[in-house]
Amino acid sequence: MGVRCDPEAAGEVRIEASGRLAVEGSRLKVTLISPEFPFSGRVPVVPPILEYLGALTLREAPGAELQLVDANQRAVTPTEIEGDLVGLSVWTATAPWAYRFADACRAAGKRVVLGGIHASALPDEAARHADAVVVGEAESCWGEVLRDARAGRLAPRYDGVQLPLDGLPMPLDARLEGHYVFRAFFTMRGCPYSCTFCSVHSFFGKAIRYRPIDEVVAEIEARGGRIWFNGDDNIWGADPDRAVALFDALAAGKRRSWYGFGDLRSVQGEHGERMLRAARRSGLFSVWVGWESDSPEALRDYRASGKQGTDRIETVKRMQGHGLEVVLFAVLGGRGEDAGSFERTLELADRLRVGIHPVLLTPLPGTPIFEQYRPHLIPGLGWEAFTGVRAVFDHPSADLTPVRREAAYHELCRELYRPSMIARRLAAISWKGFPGTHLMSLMTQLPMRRAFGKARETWLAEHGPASSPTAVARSQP
Ligand code: B12
Ligand code: SF4
Repeated sequence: MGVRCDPEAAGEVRIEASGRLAVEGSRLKVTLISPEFPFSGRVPVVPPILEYLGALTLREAPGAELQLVDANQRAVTPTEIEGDLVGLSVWTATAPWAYRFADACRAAGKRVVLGGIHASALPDEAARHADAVVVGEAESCWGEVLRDARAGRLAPRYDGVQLPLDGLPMPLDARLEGHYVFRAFFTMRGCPYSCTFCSVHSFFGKAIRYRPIDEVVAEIEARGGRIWFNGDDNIWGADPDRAVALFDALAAGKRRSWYGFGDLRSVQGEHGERMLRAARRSGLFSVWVGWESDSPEALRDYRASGKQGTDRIETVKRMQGHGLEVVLFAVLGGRGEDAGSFERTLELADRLRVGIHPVLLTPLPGTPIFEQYRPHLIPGLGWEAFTGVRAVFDHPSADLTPVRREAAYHELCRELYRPSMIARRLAAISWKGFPGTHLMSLMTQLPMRRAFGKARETWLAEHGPASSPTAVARSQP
């Protein structure tokens, strides 16, 4: 669940008139928490924010004592928190858990800082549960937060600015205890596309900032872990020469297995083959593609056509021909979509022999679609419903009431991740990827089957067996 770094005892603690603790001439004790996510259970990826913000903390406050907590690995209580300063990274769906935890920590006399994509989109909301909110990226202001915390004079808000990504601290090799399979690395921030349901372009900007390749490679070489998840929004970036140089540099090191997100358009261009070959040589085994929808109207509505390029199916097949596994993200249940889209998604997975990660369209705060869908949001739902597995807005079609959309979603996930479907996908992976891609594919498909299964069980517990997804999805309105 957690580790303590640099476990020596703290120095003297002075209690201020306000009742808040100030640490003087001592080590600052900092606890960083990755909050519990509502549906997925144990996530097999080491939380990148803990290893990274932990490293930034030790760089900015070298004597600090650090506790890292992943609340997705086991239940955690506020009494276990050792830090005087508690930092939580808030996503929309984790906001209620994070706020409750923050309130409890503050009631116990600790100071709480909230940051991350949701706290940045709604800083006034976050401020009700925190001593300070960090809006935006942490690099430009986390040092100041730590110094102010140490001096007992935290400001209510710190605004991070977007800096070049040279010289980022190397994430801690913290070896958190937990059921982890993948560790994460990042080589860039920002995305030139503007999909209306996505938080990334407004948070990190539309211009891509790249990390120096030698720093990325040195980091991967230095850290433990053999299977990696690349958290870049598009592994190809916007510069084919840079992409190939990165892949070649990775291939020249201890070749690791890795997977990541990538658009289709980038590999359709004249540099496509070159990038695909170099990526495979570097250990890439799987690409997760934002397919989003089979409907051109929906793609246009979501401003997600640009990244698709021209012949999507041909491109997927070409990638598979290189021995890569392809997994498609599909966004379902939007107000412009019909009930047949669930069935068509299953048919697509079968026809292309691809894995599909379906999500129910979720308007997240800070995105254009949030404003567009605001009048249709179901009143009374908390942020914990904004997971991608819940219907959070009304739909004009009587076939797609919230319960029908959720039922159809769970039914689709169950069908997509049946053992027979997993086996057929594995059998269809090109021999060029044998055996690595097959093995790695299994290692990503099984946790997804578990996570979708857990979401379905939770749904059934709430709605009762009489309305099992199969029954509801197949019944007529
Ligand atoms: C890694 C990742 C994952 C991993 C999570 C691994 C883990 N154990 O944490 C996996 C693949 C499992 C995942 C899954 C999901 N993810 Co995700 N994921 C990401 C991704 C690619 C990178 C996030 C990251 O770790 N970055 C690296 C860290 C070091 O940086 P950072 O988080 O950006 O933080 C910086 C600042 O925000 C700030 N900061 C952040 N937290 C804090 C805290 C404090 C105290 C301070 C001071 C500063 C601070 O400082 C950092 C440095 O500048 C982002 C996309 C993106 N580009 O951000 C999506 C993203 C975070 N995911 C998102 C979503 C929706 C999901 C899913 C719900 C999708 C789904 N329906 O299945 C799932 C569910 C997760 C679950 N727990 O079950 C959304 C969240 C949007 C939102 N408003 O909440 C994002 C932004 C993607 C998007 N396109 O919108 N995800
Ligand atoms: S969904 Fe992907 S391609 Fe679209 S804006 Fe977000 S990060 Fe960029």
